[in-house]
Amino acid sequence: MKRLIVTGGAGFIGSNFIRMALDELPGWKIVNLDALTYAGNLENLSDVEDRENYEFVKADITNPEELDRVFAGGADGVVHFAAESHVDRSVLDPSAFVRTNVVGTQNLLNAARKHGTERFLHVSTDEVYGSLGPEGYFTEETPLAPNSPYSASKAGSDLLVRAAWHTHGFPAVITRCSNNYGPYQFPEKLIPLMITNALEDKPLPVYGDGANIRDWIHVEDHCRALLLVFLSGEPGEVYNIGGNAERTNIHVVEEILRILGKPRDLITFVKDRPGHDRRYAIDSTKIREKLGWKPSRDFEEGLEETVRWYVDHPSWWKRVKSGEYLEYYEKQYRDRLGG
Ligand code: NAD
Ligand code: TDX
Repeated sequence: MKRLIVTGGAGFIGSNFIRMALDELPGWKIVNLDALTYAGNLENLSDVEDRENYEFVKADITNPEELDRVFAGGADGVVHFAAESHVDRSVLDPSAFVRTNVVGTQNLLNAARKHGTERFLHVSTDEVYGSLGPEGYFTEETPLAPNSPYSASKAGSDLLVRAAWHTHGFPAVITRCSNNYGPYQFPEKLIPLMITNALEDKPLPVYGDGANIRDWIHVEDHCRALLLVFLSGEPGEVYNIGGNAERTNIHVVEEILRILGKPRDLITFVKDRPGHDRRYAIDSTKIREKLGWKPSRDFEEGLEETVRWYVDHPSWWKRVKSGEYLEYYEKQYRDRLGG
């Protein structure tokens, strides 16, 4: 069996990707390499953790020795999600973002090259392109102009992966995706924060005038695109992935309140995020034409389904919000070791 190392597999997109890959990649063993930071939650994978083709390894990409140990067991493929991912946290503590996103990615490239990885997919973001005015779209040729410490550190990692291809012919591909939503998203991000606050009748903090625009994609559409790029993408190429669903933040928040039947006066306009990017919009013509991918979810339907998921899984998000989820790993592994 080939080994696929998925970094950051205990996070939001990584866990959705692993659930899909366990079914869609026969012949591959999926190794979830994750440091379990605050954003890593093994409960996201509790339904598949006993599958024979799945293994979890606690390791930190900022630690080259830990990576060497995991890669020595075999690393035919790598899909790299592990990152500090929240823009507001990067405003408060940029250094953690440089350590994981920049240094950690280089450590991973070193380990993958040393151990003969044949396929490396780097999961980047549309935020590396910066911010758009009312017109235009990001294409793969748009110059990188990141504005936050988060996006600057993601641009750094994205360019290091590009350099590994150009310098060493290392078989890497890069994807740059727009804003994801769906099940298991950490409730610090807009959609799950607003859903769970509304369910608790707490205020919904909308930054600035609420007119910033994001291009939303359902996480399963993103993961399907990643599987396709992993299997069929051209080494050295970049593929934009977008949901073709530009919405203002205030529209998204009002939709959530409508679906939940909650009052509009829960909305509270708060001080804007420093350096807040105004608009993102992805042109995904390349992946559509070259690899035959397109998103399958309509945003309003996907949002309604996602709201229902949070309504139906209160113990998941209540344990995240209370911090209880942090005990899951220790308990599971203590139980497995028999005491
Ligand atoms: P997340 O914050 O939910 O998950 C990140 C995961 O990485 C967590 O499980 C965490 O424990 C792990 N991790 C963090 N630091 C680590 C380290 N040093 N070593 C090992 N593991 C570590 O993030 P997400 O929203 O699932 O995003 C995953 C990836 O996709 C990120 O690279 C992000 O930049 C990118 N991305 C996200 C979006 C989005 O809308 N969420 C859009 C485009 C791209
Ligand atoms: O409380 C809030 N109020 C609010 O108005 C939060 C958390 C966010 N917002 C706004 C800021 C953004 O305009 O909502 C929009 C979305 O915010 P986030 O969910 O924090 O996402 P964003 O900053 O757009 O970045 C996300 O998309 C690209 C992910 O977090 C990144 O990891 C990804 O690369």
